Amino acid sequence: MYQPRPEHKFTFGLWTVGNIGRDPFGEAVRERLEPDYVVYRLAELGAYGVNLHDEDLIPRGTPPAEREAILRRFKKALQDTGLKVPMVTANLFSDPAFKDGALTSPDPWVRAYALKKSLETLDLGAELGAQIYVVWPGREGAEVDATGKAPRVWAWFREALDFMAEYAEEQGYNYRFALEPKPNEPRGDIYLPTVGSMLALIGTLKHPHRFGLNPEFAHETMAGLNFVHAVAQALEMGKLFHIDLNDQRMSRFDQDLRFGSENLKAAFFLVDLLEASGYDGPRHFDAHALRTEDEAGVWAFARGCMRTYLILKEKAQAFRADPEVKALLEAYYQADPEPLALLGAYSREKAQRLKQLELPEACRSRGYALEQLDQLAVEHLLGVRG
Ligand code: GCO
Ligand code: MN
Ligand code: MN
Repeated sequence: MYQPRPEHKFTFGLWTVGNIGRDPFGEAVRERLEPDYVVYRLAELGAYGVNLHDEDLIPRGTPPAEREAILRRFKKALQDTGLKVPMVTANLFSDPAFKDGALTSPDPWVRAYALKKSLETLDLGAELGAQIYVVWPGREGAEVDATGKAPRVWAWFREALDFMAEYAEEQGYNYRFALEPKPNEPRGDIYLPTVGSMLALIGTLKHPHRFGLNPEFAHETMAGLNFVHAVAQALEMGKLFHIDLNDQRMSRFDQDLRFGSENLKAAFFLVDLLEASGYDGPRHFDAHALRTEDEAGVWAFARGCMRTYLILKEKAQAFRADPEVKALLEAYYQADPEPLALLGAYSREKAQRLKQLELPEACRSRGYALEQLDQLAVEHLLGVRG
């Protein structure tokens, strides 16, 4: 029961299960895990794939011969296990050069270096079979607005994205670019803070069809926003290219908690939405084990993320199939043909008829039965129904 299998498309990053537990106040508490070792362990647990930053696999400054040896070992592990690398991304945040931004640094040397690093990561990903390229503008932000940088960064960021897309096209790579918003951390404020701001930016790119979103549960939650609504909007616009699942208490530092460990109800409605949507991309867990844990805790964390997802999937299916829920929803969505005939695309005739419309008094006194509906959801979650 609830055994993850590759067809569930669960993925983890090398940086997630490989997180060594460093925080701003304390040193590492766990040993670095070798990338090929992570592949074997994730495959045993039933994951579909492993994602990476360029530097998770090949640390900065690795000599070419060593680079080849790392790649050989990693590819062998992938081959032995059948694990995929669906997504890659460039680390544009660790290098001290990126302290005031990477693709939006005021220093054109730094911008050029960030772009070079991105192109090399596109090459690396193509070599590993990745088809999703994530851009997370973690350092593209500010603490100081006196620079007047805010209106300039859009053009720099847009040009860099256009450049990457055209490079990928020219190389014959088959990438979809997934942009990942976050409100803050590591910068005081990040320029592209929410799903809405990223969606708006995509419309201004040269090749918008190549770009979509990689929304993250914790990131919208940190901003006090509703993640389920954000994902629903991205889905409706055909822009959900990837998703970062984890958990987070609102108004706290970036916690990256095990999926479903805090906001169980939001996780439930997220799984309900994703599973009904036809989204067939990876379910990526961008989270890590608590700093209190040793390696056994890391694998317990990874198993827990997947297991909770599968349990919630079953609960969501039972909720949707519950006859009481179905009856409440049928009453909720009124299908009276008279007003429906007045809605939809504009026509002069409809406009004239709309002006004659008298709202039935029942629309003011009607109850929507949401208390009953929500209680049913809670009871399904608590395991006393279905
Ligand atoms: C964070 C981000 C990152 C990105 C990762 C991939 O809050 O640190 O979520 O984990 O997802 O860098 O781009
Ligand atoms: Mn995050
Ligand atoms: Mn993320």
